[in-house]
Amino acid sequence: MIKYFQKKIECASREALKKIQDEKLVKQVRHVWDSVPYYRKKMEEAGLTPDDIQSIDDLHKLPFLSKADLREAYPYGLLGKPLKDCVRIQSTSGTTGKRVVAFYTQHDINLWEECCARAIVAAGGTKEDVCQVSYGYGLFTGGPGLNGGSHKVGCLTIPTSSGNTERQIMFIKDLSATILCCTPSYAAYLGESMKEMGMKPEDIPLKAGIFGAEAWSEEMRHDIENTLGIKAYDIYGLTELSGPGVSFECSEQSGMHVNEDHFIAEIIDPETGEVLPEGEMGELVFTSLDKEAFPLLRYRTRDICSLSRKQCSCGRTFVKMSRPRGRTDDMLIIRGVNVFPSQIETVLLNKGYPANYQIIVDRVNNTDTLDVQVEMTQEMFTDNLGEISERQHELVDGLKSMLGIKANVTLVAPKTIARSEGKAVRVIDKRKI
Ligand code: DLL
Repeated sequence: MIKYFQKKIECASREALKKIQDEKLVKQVRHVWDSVPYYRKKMEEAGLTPDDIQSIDDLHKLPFLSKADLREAYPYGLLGKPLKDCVRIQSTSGTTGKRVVAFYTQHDINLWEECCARAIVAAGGTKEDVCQVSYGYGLFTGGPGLNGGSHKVGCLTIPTSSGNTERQIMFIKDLSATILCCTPSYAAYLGESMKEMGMKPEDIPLKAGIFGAEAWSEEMRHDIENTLGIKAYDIYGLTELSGPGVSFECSEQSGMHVNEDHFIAEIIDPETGEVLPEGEMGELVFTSLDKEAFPLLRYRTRDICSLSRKQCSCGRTFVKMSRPRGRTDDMLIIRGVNVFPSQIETVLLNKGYPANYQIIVDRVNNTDTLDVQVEMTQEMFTDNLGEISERQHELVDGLKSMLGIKANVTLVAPKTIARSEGKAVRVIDKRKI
């Protein structure tokens, strides 16, 4: 039987949802106008007052917010509540420029944790479950978000945070963890380590995983499901909007339901800003409907995906977003051709390689070069150079037909490429250094 954390809202009719969104948007625009001078100025420049926004049909009139705005307004410029009413900050894991710092009131934390609880229940979680949270705790939102959601569901929560892989496996086994929350790359690493320790999927009680925070492919999902003996669910979110739980996957495992009572999703053409029709790929834009401390309107995420309102077999009526194919700023332009790391991953995993690879882009004599280092599995590993060279050629051909350009492939020994406990670093672009 399908379970929901908040069935009434998760399965509300589209008309009821629209009414909720209309009312919340009007209130939120007024709140932002009154308390965030930075955005009020943007509205004034666009010739708008809150009276121009009467329903979500007027959403397209509002100006966008981008990461550049967040940096410019750092740290307090987009704050919607006095600091004395805020109880928490979280921050992005970004490595370039100023970090994004997001603020939360207790009300915001409650909503965020409810969103995470919806995700856990959609993955089959109940108060009978033991939920191991192996996302990092601290400024990163993964640990705190899923931890709060797990408490709300009533699961016994194991806050291991990331790292110390042997202890992670020991706890899963000894404390009978049934749900694992971490990045997909760390889940793959845990599976690999378990195998090395001579453990099989049936030796652990895990039944589901809630994996997100980075782009991953369907092939990687199958690999993780097989090595850990679980069902792997995707979860999406970003610090600017709260953290994990902006959207989550259900039993259908075909896209993530956006928590539409809290966020409105739009897809725009990243070049022109024009709103695209349902089903088209473009940049995902979110409006937070009831966040108090950091109320972002029309925030450009840079994530590339599409939306679908097709009826879902799980009964939820929230719109679904496809798994982000990557970010506009992840996209590599190599010799003029757009390349997403996820396309490379699909070729590798389809040909039986593990998700341990690194993409190195450089510029030699004014020409871009694309090198892909791929780990062999233990079974593939050989000192027969002919065999290795044949395998490399096969991958070069596979990548050529996927990307339309030539990549150099180097096969490396198992365990040569550094593993990640959080978000994996897949691309080294030496052109920017
Ligand atoms: O990664 C929040 C999160 C934590 C989501 C744990 C899911 C689980 P940030 O560090 O601010 O927040 O990074 C946000 O990560 O704009 C996407 O590019 C990427 N991302 C997040 N979830 C997914 C996903 C957290 N399921 C950025 N698939 C986002 C693909 C994802 N990319």
